Amino acid sequence: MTGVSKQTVKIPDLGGASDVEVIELCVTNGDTVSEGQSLIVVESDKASMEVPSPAAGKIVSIEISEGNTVSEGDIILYLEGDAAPAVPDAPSASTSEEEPAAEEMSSAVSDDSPAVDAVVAPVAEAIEKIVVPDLGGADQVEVIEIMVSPGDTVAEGDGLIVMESDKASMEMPSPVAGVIEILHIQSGTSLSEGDLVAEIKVTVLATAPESAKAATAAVTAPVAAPIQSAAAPANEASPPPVSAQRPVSSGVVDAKTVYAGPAVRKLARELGVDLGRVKGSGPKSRIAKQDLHNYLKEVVKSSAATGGSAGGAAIPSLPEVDFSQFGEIDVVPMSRLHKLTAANMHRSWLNVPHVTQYDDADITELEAFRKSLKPQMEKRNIKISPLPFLLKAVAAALQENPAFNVSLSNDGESIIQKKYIHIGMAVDTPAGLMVPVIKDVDKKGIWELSEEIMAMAEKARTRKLQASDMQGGCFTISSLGGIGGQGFTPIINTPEVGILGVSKLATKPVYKGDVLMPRKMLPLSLSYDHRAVNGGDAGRFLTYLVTLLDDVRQLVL
Ligand code: CAO
Repeated sequence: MTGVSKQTVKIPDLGGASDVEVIELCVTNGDTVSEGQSLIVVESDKASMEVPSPAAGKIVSIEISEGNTVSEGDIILYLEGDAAPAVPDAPSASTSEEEPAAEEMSSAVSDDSPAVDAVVAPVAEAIEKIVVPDLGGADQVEVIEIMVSPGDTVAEGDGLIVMESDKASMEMPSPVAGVIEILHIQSGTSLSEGDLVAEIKVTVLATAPESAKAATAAVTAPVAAPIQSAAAPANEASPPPVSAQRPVSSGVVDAKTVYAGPAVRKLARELGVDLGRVKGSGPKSRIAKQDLHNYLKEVVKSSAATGGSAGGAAIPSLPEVDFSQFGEIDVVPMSRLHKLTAANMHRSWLNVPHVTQYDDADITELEAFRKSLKPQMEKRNIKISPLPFLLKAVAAALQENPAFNVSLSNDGESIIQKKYIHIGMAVDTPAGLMVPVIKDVDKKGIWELSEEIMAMAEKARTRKLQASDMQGGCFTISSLGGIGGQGFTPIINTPEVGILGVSKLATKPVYKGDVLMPRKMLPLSLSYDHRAVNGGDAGRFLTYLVTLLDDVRQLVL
């Protein structure tokens, strides 16, 4: 008569550890589990351990929760499995394994008998023939390394051999725990799916008299009834089959194929870490929690070095160079401002797809007009450079092309359209680069803007700018015209999406219709964030700007 056996699964010997925390329940009530499948993960201050199921069966009641503290002997859960009735010649360990019926469960629980010990009592040994599993379509793959020798004890998941095809190196894990009896391969042997690799002596555990009988049969006739194992059991805690093993020589790999236990996978999920990027330090590159922590430490370190940019680009670090070997050097600490600027530039450069468009504006008339203002400039003691005209022209171009007066939301879901026009201007100061913002440029005249440019530049150079003076910009102008150069690619001052680079005005021969004449040409370079602005918008923006600067009278229309 076939019956249902009930087993109490308890915390096994934890290698001396006690009061460890349950950090993960891998199963829920009602789950059917196979022998060896992870039930829970416990963690001490030194290590995390998975507790495997000592037998196959259905979970009827889980007695612990995540966060509980447990020690050896504590009840984890009750397992219900199909079992045959006791047979007279069954080993006593298995007979004692018969569990009470459901109504007797409470007395079984109060009885402090070591249920797990009884379940895991070895009753027989068997030989498993280990064959090459599915190689993902590869054939005649060469054995390049044999990782074990006859007599070695291997755990489930331990590497047996490494094979190499023309595309990848693959490690073949042992699907069972046991002792290597015979190796059927040598280095250089070519293998295909199903070829015999090794024979492993395994200890068979009895969970009920029926299985005990089977195990005894295996011991008495191991070769006659061998178990053929092609891959590790399909439970989460097992290493993936060889066809899914990551190539030994690869860099970033599919997180699903990396070798990591459920606790590590869970932690990676919680932390948002792609396990494919983490280097495992355990046997067969198994990823441990510490590897995850080390990986995060590296990410944080490199993120700090790049000003918090964690845009996902895996950028290799630059090698350290000892320049003193080439000649005399001084090591000068960077100022805070310099470091901040470096971090901002790096962040923008890495995160924003920049495109730069170039054009020259004919500002011959503008320059003539500006010179005509000289007496008034002296009278008012206000200097008017080309910059306030550029500010006015950019403000008009932003109004005409609102696609430039936006920022992107960080989640990439929306565009923030701004209805105000505040424009930053890069100021070169002895301490470094600063970008004060001129507010409401569209509402101000040339004199007012000139005064503000002078005041802001002075404040920047004397380090008197307030944080509010540098906030709220919609767009930036970086004018190097007073310094020189024919053109440059300005880096966008995020979260803005556009920046105008202004280079040195030069008198050039230009055709006006059929007539060649000298014209004062101002080189402009417009960098834009191609996520927010497309080339058409940029072309229209710069063309409109050039048209306005060609004839600044349009600015008053
Ligand atoms: N071409 C030719 N001459 C120009 C010019 C141009 N595009 N722009 C300005 N000039 C002239 C000015 O007319 C002025 O000439 P005068 O002395 O004969 O009057 C002279 O160059 C110096 O101008 P300025 O720099 O004092 O004034 P500005 O309004 O042009 O600029 C400011 C003000 C604060 C933007 C500027 O001084 C500055 O710091 N520029 C550097 C910006 C920078 O570093 N950008 C790079 C950022 S990325 O690293």
